Amino acid sequence: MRFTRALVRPPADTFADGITSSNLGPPDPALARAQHETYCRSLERLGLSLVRLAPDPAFPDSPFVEDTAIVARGDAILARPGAPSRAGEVASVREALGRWFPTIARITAPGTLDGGDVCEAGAHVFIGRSERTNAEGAAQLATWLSAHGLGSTLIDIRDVPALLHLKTGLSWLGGRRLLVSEDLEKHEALAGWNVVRVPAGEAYAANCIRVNDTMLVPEGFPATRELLERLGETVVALDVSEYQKMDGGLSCLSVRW
Ligand code: CIR
Repeated sequence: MRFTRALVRPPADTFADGITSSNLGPPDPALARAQHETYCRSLERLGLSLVRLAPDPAFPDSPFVEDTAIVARGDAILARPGAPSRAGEVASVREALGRWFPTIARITAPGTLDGGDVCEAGAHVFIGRSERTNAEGAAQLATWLSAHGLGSTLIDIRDVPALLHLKTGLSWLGGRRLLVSEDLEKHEALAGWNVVRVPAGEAYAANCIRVNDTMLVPEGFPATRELLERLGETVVALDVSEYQKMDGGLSCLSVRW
């Protein structure tokens, strides 16, 4: 499917107050803004029109809009972020997406679900059971997906501390091909898929996104870039260093449809 739009939200001055476990030091707010703008321009260059939310200083993690909503088959469902400090991000996302998706659904309590745990791979969706996404949230999403003709598989990542979200270590490359970090390479849920492992030392690059005919990958991971190019992909690398410091990456910065 070809994307025509994406929802984005630039970082506010409070960005460094967000949740992180990375030990990479605080992000530079000006550089984070510049990297976000470059990310937005790249999406536009690939043919997407952007729906831009205003920066929200009350929610430092709000640039990671992917965690707040899932779009599939021309419909949308609001997530219910598992981190209490992020719950309030959803209201403004609902308002923005309502224009495009008037029948928007929502994950309800006691379910929690972060969009970062949802990896769409064509007609199949992998749902991560994580510290953010509980069994009830995952089950609600699976039901919604099924009503939209999409099958899903649950992958429990709670015993993989390196993965905040499923998509931290899993990206769809198109067709039956998945890019994975070492932690997921042998996972039984991925049997029958063409699993490509990110090169050693480049685990962060397992989070990348296909935008129409192009793979966006994080800058600074040359072996992954080379691997994808050898697989025939057109690759554009973007510097998201300030987002890596806050445990986020390329997929987290937009909701695409
Ligand atoms: C958080 O901990 O919620 C943010 N600092 C990072 C969220 C990254 N989102 C994602 O991987 N989908």
